[in-house]
Amino acid sequence: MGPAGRIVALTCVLLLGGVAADIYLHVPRGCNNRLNENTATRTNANRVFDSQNNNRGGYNVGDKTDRPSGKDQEKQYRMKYFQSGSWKTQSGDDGRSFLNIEWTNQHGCGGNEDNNPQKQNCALILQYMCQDDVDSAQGTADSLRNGHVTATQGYAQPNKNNVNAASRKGKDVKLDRGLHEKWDWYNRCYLRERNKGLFVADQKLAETKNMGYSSAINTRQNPTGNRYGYECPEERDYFPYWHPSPWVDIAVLAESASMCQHYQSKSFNVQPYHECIHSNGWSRYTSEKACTDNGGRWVLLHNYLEKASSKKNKNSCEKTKTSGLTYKWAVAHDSSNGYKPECLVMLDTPACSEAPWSRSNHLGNGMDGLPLSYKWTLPHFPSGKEKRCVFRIRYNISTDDYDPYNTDHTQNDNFPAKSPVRQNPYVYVMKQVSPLRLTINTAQYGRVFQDRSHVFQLRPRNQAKLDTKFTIFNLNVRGKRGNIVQVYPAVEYDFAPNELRIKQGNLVHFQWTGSNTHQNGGNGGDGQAGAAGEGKEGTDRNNLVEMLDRSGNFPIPYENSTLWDAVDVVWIYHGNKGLSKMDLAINMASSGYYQCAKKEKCQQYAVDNKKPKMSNVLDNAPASYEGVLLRFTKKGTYHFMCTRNNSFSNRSQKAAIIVE
Ligand SMILES: *[C@@H]1O[C@H](CO)[C@@H](O)[C@H](O)[C@H]1NC(C)=O
Ligand SMILES: *[C@@H]1O[C@H](CO)[C@@H](O)[C@H](O)[C@H]1NC(C)=O
Ligand SMILES: *[C@@H]1O[C@H](CO)[C@@H](O)[C@H](O)[C@H]1NC(C)=O
Ligand SMILES: CC(=O)N[C@H]1CO[C@H](CO)[C@@H](O)[C@@H]1O
Repeated sequence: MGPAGRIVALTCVLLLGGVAADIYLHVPRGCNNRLNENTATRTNANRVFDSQNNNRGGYNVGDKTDRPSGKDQEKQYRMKYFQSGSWKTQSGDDGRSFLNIEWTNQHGCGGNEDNNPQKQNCALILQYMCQDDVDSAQGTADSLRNGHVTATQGYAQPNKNNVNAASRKGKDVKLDRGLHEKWDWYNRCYLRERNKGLFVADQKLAETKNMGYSSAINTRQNPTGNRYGYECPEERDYFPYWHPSPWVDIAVLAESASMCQHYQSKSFNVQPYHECIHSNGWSRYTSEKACTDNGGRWVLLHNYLEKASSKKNKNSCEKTKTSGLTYKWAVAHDSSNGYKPECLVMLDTPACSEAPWSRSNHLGNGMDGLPLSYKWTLPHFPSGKEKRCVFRIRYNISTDDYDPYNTDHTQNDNFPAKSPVRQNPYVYVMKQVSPLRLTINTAQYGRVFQDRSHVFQLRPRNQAKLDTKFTIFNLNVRGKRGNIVQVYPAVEYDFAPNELRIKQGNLVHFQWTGSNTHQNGGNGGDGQAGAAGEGKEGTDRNNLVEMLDRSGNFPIPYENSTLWDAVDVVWIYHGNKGLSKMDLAINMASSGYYQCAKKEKCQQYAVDNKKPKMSNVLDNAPASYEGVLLRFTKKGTYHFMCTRNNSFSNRSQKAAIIVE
């Protein structure tokens, strides 16, 4: 079919082209660039990354206590998941810590041509970035942080020779603002020439200010080079990226399984890429010849899990075999030793499979009414250090109107002779009669959406003296305060996962976080403002009490419980493992407001305490619960609910753990 004929045949599909196709992350809570604002819409879509999502999406950063964290980043709550043990040297699920990632994507994805044909091509890319944790929440210039104000980090444009980089960085980077990618990453992106081989349709990419050329901050989807935190637009829009990047690939959920070889072999996890390093950090050039002709060094840079800095030479580095990992003497992509080799713990090839099926124009569940999800085996860091991390998911949709992998710069402009698509074209269904206008934005034809978590922690098992063999499942709470139209496109409260199947002897880490500023106030943007709910305005609260069966709505009295007899406390946030069953029941029912039942056991006890009585809708209980790690020792099905937010008439917050 010629280009014109193809366009006519696809008219109906194309009319959907202008609709946003957002992605929202629910577990871990996606921020969608929100921080702690009490409004229904986010304050600043440019805060840390380019989501392309609706302003209403996202969850606030968690608060540790029953008060808003306000200007104190120490009072924000960062989810703390236990790292995997050295699972690569063990079999089956032994040693793994699982986090079930949940999201919704709007435009549909997955499915094969025969059974569930999809209306566009689509891939999901799951990644994370970690660094060693530091003592204070705000950290130093390069520390991952949420910040306590919603403003975007600063960036003063360099001159062509990148002079005074260090002093510009010192002035640009603020500790009270959120930061994911480092300043240096964006600065390199700003200075590097864009990839001129890319298909940009009829978009005119701007010349980058002060550079005299168009750099990697200008892309088809972002032709004017708007800045979002320190994210590099070219890296954001393309995957696998052909330059080093600070992200580690977890998994690609691809348009078809046949694409996996392409994604996996080109992933920066396993494929090092070159970069032009100049004495003043200036790296305009993207080919070896141009680089060395202009006084640069063409250096092969590697991604890594972490650095093994105790290994001081190639030999001692590469003979290390800890935890079944590979150690390599190589140059790190973010080298701080002048691009000399050092000892790096290498990464695995990312997982890859066909994307789970979901329906177009519907931010909902996937097959069988289950949430779209991916079971992530959390990394094991052999250093035993605590890590500070963020998670990122991108959702990439493209159409069959042009072959995404064989359309390049030679087809830019001049529709339809060269470019297969054009901005809002007029097409004829009958020759020269009444043209119809299609809604096509070539900047969004082939488009990437994104969501990211707030900062979280990956805590080493040795911190809690946990056996490296244990299999750990995370059980959290998703959702935010409000009814279904008020929270949309976020979701209402529920346990996540809300049916967890484990084996006898497995561990479950119960943990949740909430905000005290989810007022969801006006202006409502594209939806309704407000946050209907029990208890104090704007507050998220959760707890866990046992029930007989998920079809009921009353907890069972403690005397009738079976759950507490079926578990051992392996770890609890306040360190006192010598808890009775009743202590544990009180601890979880009060979201940690009471640590235990009686005075002898702990400082914050429930009976005869001087502490003010807990509000019966948990208003004075903490919004976040660091939790408890329980080993399930008996087979059975255990049902539980949250007393504040389960309501038969309009809301269900119940779950079950099935021990097989
Ligand atoms: C999105 O898909 C296009 C192909 O249509 C590809 O060129 C690009 O690299 C992909 N980007 C991401 C972030 O996956
Ligand atoms: C849910 O039900 C409760 C109890 O019937 C009621 O007070 C509340 O207004 C309802 N909330 C919403 C959002 O419908
Ligand atoms: C609790 O157990 C007692 C004694 O076995 C029984 O009579 C009662 O009905 C049970 N209550 C519930 C709510 O299951
Ligand atoms: C967010 C949410 O679901 N809040 C609900 C908590 O439960 C009450 C009913 O008991 C609802 O009214 C709230 O909307």
